[in-house]
Amino acid sequence: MIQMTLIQIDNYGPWTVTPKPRNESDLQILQAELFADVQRQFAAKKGLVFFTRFDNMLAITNGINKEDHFRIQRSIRNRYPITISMGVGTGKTPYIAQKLATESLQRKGGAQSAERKEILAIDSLVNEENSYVQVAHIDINGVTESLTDNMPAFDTNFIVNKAQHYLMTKLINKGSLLFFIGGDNFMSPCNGLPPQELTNIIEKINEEIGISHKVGIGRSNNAEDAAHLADLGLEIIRKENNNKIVHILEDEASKKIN
Ligand SMILES: Nc1nc2c(ncn2[C@@H]2O[C@H](COP(=O)(O)OP(=O)(O)OP(=O)(O)O)[C@@H](O)[C@H]2O)c(=O)[nH]1
Ligand SMILES: [Mg+2]
Repeated sequence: MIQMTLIQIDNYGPWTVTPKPRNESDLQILQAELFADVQRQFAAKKGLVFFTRFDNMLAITNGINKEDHFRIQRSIRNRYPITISMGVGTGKTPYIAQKLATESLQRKGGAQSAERKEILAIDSLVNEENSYVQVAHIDINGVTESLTDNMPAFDTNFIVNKAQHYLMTKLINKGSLLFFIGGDNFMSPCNGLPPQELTNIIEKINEEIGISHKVGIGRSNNAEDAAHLADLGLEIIRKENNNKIVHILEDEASKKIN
């Protein structure tokens, strides 16, 4: 089971225009700093946050309990002009986990409700015995040579975005999520997705839009270790240099669960 947390800024829409629209650059700074801040706090407990829409972030939070979530909310309230609410859910797939997390928070009020403030809505938490995280680190082949060093920056960005859209479209059907994490990199929480199916998706995208990827898959009982193993998997593919699409690495903790 994977555990996911939705982190949502309370009443952010109205706040951004009260008493009059705030400087966009200031909002960008607030969002970037909040992401870094929340990431640092979840990472201290081996969680991993994806910036998603910045006002709504999604995190893998296996092993992070109610009190841990409360402490993060409190720390943000003490230091920022805004507060954050959170919803927590679990599932056999990340799609289900984030859906339950979202619904749990939605039941406590809307994102633009002035009454809803610093809610922690927990649908469920994973326990130690069934905590399992599978993530895929997906990387575009040869971005530097073919795009970064040859094309205008915006065109490269557009192609990376297109790859993201194709990946998301195919992965969501399998209950897997996909987040852009910078450069030519995507990370997919993908519990319940057999590696062969991911290989098929990567091959299909190459046929459809001519973009090829390589994928490291990591499995552990927490996000940090799973993501680290996924990174190492990618490095192995690079070293072997044999056009392999997927390399899987798992630790002892994950083997006990599956
Ligand atoms: N977030 C994140 N960004 C990375 C990571 N590795 C590389 N990047 C970024 O992605 C860019 C492209 O790097 P690579 O994917 O290594 O380069 P490439 O030209 O695509 O070469 P190959 O992937 O080896 O085919 C880098 O310049 C970095 O900006 C990573 O592990 N995480
Ligand atoms: Mg690459």
